[in-house]
Amino acid sequence: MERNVRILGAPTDYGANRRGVDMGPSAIRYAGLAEELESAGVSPTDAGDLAVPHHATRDADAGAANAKHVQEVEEVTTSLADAVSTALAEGTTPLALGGDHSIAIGSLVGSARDADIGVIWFDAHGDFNTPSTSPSGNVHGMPLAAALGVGDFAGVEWANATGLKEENVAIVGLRSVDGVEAEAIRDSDVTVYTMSDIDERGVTEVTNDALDVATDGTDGVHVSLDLDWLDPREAPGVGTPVRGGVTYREAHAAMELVARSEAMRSFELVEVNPILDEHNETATLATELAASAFGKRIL
Ligand code: NNH
Ligand code: MN
Ligand code: MN
Ligand code: MN
Repeated sequence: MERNVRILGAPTDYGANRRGVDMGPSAIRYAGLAEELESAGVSPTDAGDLAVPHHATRDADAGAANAKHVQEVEEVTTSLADAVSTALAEGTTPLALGGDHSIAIGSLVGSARDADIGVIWFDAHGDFNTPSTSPSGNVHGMPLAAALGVGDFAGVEWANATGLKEENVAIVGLRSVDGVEAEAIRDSDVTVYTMSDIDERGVTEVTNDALDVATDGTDGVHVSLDLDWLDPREAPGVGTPVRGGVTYREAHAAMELVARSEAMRSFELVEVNPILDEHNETATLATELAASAFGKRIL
């Protein structure tokens, strides 16, 4: 049966330091997302962009307890969660376009509302900070902790993904983590595959292991793809690039394994920043990786 994909734009940069990532959904669409998805044999429907609050001026420190703009993040992620769970209830696969990675709170809450899910978090970063551990106060460094109800996020209901357990979370490609964040990850039941693991064991074995973690006892997997997972030479248009990421081919290989598993329930592409990009190549790469994740074949 043909898979129907619902594209949900979440044009927000409230979770990040560098402006411009709110233009990610436009850049990804302009790069040809719909055509790429069609070439993968899925039917996309574009539901347009979610409303994001707009203020005439922006106070960099606005927000509570070292979580900048947390009210705006709550607003956007709450509507994304509803859109994601509605898409699933209507038999479509939600594909959220960021925006910064704070939107993942919405994707996770929505995807885990009526199901037990696993997550594969393809990212240079752990995104496991909380307001009290974050050195930046930027919520895009916190979504995984928020969705899991870790630390300061315990009892923060709008952010908690009910059907998600640490045991079913795999972070793949980690190479930049803050001090206390690292301790929190170690203390958790989340499984981490660093870039060194990929060096030693190869992306294929690591991704298959991550799929085992995320599918173990769950109804499906949310795939969260932060474009800074790739090496900045392949994906320059991101706000927090970190050297030593995966290559173009490794990224496709991982997405092809995701497709082969047939376990993907929901998907998101985040952190594409067109202002920092070169000729929209990071957005283009995002569309190609999406096609691989949905099963595009050569023959
Ligand atoms: N760890 C840093 C922070 O919490 C950077 C997070 N930036 C990301 N995460 N792009 O994926 O501020
Ligand atoms: Mn991230
Ligand atoms: Mn990142
Ligand atoms: Mn646990």
